[in-house]
Amino acid sequence: MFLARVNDHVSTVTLYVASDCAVFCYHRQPTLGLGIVFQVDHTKAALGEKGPMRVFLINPSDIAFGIGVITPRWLFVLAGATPARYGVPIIVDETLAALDPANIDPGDVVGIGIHTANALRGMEVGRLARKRGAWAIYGGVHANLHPQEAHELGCAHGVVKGDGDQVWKRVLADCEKGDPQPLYDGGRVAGDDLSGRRLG
Ligand code: B12
Repeated sequence: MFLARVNDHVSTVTLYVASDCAVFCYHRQPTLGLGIVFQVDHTKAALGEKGPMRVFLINPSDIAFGIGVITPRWLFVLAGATPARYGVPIIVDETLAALDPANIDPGDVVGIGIHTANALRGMEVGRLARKRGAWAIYGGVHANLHPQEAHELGCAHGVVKGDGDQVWKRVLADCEKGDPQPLYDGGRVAGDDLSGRRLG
């Protein structure tokens, strides 16, 4: 359950404190790269009230270390770019703990960020999400290099090329309508256009 939001409206860090010490650190400063998840409780009870749909943001990994070692920054950038009406996005860093697909419901959106080294697990995560009736959306450097691949492997409903910052809310709106596009071009977001806080 969402308990507190610490340090609201800041340019760099917003802390979300949820039940059982799940702590999400939303980082909006593109030049800094620390994402911290101390302990994760992804049970449905802990995930809190469901809005129109839940938004999952997943860093795929075949191996869970029990601690998030290099939690990538895109998770926090996209969490910050998720309109508030969809609730607090659920960040799953699989280097910390593997995804439990049972937490995903039909109509949820599952954003999967892949580089080449974790692309295979990323494809598996997309298949798991689709089996649960969720929308599987890919982004990240590997999806940027090979935007058709996740479609050809039957994993993606949509792929985002380029930066996710601004196009993400459109992707979510399309999923909500049940009509995600196969390919979105997020382009390159200029430094001046980066938002310092969560978009409404
Ligand atoms: C910083 C960095 C690191 C840091 C990461 C620190 C951290 N906590 O994040 C460190 C040094 C740890 C690192 C390690 C590695 N890195 Co590195 N890294 C980078 C670097 C320089 C920047 C990445 C970054 O943080 N960008 C800022 C974030 C906010 O932007 P982003 O990741 O591009 O995400 C945006 C979009 O891609 C998109 N997006 C991303 N994911 C998703 C998901 C969805 C659903 C959507 C819609 C959009 C979306 O939206 C985001 C916001 O606009 C890039 C090069 C570069 N300039 O991109 C290489 C780069 C990503 N790394 C690379 C590699 C190879 C590695 C390693 C595998 C190296 C190794 N041999 O161990 C490891 C992998 C670590 C791991 N387990 O993930 C390669 C990847 C190549 C490839 N084909 O996949 C890159 C591209 C460098 C290169 N040119 O070779 N890396």
